Amino acid sequence: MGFKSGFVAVIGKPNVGKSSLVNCLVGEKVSITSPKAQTTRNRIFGIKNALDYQIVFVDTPGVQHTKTKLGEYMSAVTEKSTADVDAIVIVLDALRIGQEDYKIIEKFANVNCPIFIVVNKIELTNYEKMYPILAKLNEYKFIKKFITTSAYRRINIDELENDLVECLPEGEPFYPTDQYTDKSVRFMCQEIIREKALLYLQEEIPHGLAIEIRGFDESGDVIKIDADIVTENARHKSIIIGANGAMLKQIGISARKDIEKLTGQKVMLDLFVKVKKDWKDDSSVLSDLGFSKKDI
Ligand SMILES: Nc1nc2c(ncn2[C@@H]2O[C@H](COP(=O)(O)OP(=O)(O)OP(=O)(O)O)[C@@H](O)[C@H]2O)c(=O)[nH]1
Ligand SMILES: [Mg+2]
Repeated sequence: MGFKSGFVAVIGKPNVGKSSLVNCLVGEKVSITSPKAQTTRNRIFGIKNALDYQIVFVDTPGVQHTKTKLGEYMSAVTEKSTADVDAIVIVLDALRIGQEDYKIIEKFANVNCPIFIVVNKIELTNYEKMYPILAKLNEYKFIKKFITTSAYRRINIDELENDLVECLPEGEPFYPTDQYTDKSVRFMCQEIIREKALLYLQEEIPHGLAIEIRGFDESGDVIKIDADIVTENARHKSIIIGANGAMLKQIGISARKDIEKLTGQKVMLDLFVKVKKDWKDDSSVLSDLGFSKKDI
């Protein structure tokens, strides 16, 4: 049999572990993850290359109902990501399966491609406890297969991959086979900085942040990066900077280390904090930050 290649969309509620699963399947850190909901904002391709197949996983923003323009952009990304794919994986969090998940699943009742339901974080519970819910899910006859996984413990990841390969058509790879994402190093740096902000800052603040790379100079031995942390208001700005700049420093050091790992080079990272009032509803700022509906 010839080479197989195709696209698999990974969708579901926020925080269920979509990006963690994509990273686990691809075997590289393609997409940032965090315990806070709405971490992923863009459509991100994670490319798994094997000798006889290439799977392009489409990581998506969690399905949500935020009423900002950024929220609309994210919903549009998720919506469009499921068109023209060879399979769809709907991810559920084993401990938090509910009405929202059923709604997402039911939207795909009449879709013309194989649909998989992945119950992730299974190591936090067990099959017996899950049985009543799994039995209920099993009533959806249009689902090709139910799989329980753990991205943390790598449970059933290879099995899931094998099932997905079955759904791919024969064809040439869509991307060079040494590439694991469609995103630029610049984009990945921006996301790494945001991941650290998500990690260190408390609840509401990270959702009001965006990162803008203002300078990216790779011409010397050291990569020089200037980036703005864009925030909604002055109160958040002072929290992000922290006492004597301690918070900003912590985010910066931690991001620099990961960027050095990513690029294999020394990095000089200068972070600034900028207030752009209500940026999440400002079309021109959103467009500068790469959240433009026409680009989806
Ligand atoms: N215990 C456990 N936690 C997991 C597992 N997979 C992911 N997580 C955690 O769940 C949280 C959310 O993971 P993400 O991969 O960011 O989830 P997501 O669905 O991409 O979230 P959004 O991008 O916000 O929609 C993170 O804290 C992960 O570390 C798992 O298998 N087991
Ligand atoms: Mg994500």
